[in-house]
Amino acid sequence: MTARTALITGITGQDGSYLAELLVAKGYTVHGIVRRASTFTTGRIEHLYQDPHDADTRLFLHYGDLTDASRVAGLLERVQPDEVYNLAAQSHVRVSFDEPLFTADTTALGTTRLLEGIRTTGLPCRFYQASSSEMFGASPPPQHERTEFHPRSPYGVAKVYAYWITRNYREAYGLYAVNGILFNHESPRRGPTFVTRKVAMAAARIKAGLQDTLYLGNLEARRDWGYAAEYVDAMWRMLQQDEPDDYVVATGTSYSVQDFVEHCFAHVGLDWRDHVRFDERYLRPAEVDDLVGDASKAARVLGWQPTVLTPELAGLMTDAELRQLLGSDGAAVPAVPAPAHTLAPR
Ligand code: NAP
Ligand code: G4F
Repeated sequence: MTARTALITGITGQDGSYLAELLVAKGYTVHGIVRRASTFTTGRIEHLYQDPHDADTRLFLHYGDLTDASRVAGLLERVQPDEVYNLAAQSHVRVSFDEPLFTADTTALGTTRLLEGIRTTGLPCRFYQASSSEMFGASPPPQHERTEFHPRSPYGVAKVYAYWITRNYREAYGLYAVNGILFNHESPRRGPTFVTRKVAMAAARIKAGLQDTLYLGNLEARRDWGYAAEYVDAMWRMLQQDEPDDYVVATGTSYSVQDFVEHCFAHVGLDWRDHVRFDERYLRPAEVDDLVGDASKAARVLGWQPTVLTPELAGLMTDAELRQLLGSDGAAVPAVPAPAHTLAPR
């Protein structure tokens, strides 16, 4: 088979970085869309970077933004991808209450801009949409592919729109377009304002004597937290099937925010109750109380199964923070287990 070409939106994000690693390791040529910013935002993919002048370069970055339809269409035309992974989004639920219009523009309409670009250029490519368990919102667990959507945030509403426009282009125009409905997935590369990374960072900093208190909001919400490095493999598998379809990706386990806090603090020998305080600024106008995914379809059809569950995830994230803080003195802290596909850092 000739080498395939993938286009990833959101390549600078947590999932984009793991997916780029996976695809480069599989021999793909990978193109990523990067937003222009006043500082570099490519820290998560630095280790994959090669000088574009090198003959064997397989990772290419292009400036672009999902709010710019002409740029999106132009890049599709230029890159001629076999597979498009749409991971770009304003992905923070709390922020979506502050910025509902920007969230809708990027997270909802950005998906249409990509799909419309594929349709009008006539590219025979396959399309992956990063759908979210946040779409289930108030629907009780366990949630699966046929569970009713009841989003509880502007972000969740935008993702429901993106889910349906993806299905619509599949049904109306015959595009190979799929929705991966992923439950929360985390890693040491998680953005620092999501609760798992915030807690892991604080546990390590408190252990190192750099901080004393951690302010959090709702500790009772329950989530199905998996390991991001494993979830990108499910994305790829979805685009390798004969027929396009939608899949839930999850661990099937449930832990509260408090459980996650307890795991991280206990991992470094601390009692969380000595350090965690409540701050109402982290509450949301509407909350999603309980997400637990039923990923049996992904196991059956895609052959995908998670191996890292929440307690191990809490430990590996806290260890990663400790190692970062301790530098060379952190050699004794266990290394994050690499997923099978991970490349040696360049
Ligand atoms: P993330 O770390 O927040 O990354 C989001 C990416 O989107 C970043 O590369 C960001 O660029 C880019 N982006 C934001 N607005 C953009 C715009 N207008 N144009 C172009 N790029 C833009 O998110 P993630 O955790 O990797 O998640 C990846 C995708 O999966 C997202 O769509 C998210 O909503 C969805 N999802 C995530 C989870 C989860 O638990 N992680 C679960 C379900 C679904 P900058 O680096 O410049 O900000
Ligand atoms: O880590 P979170 O911000 O993630 P949330 O809201 O579940 O959203 C993440 O998962 C979705 C999949 O279901 C993705 F689609 C989305 O893009 C994102 O990746 O919050 C988790 C829980 C919430 O119930 C929140 O209220 O933690 C609670 N929480 C309590 N204190 C906090 C805090 N969340 C944050 N971010 N910060 C806190 O201080």
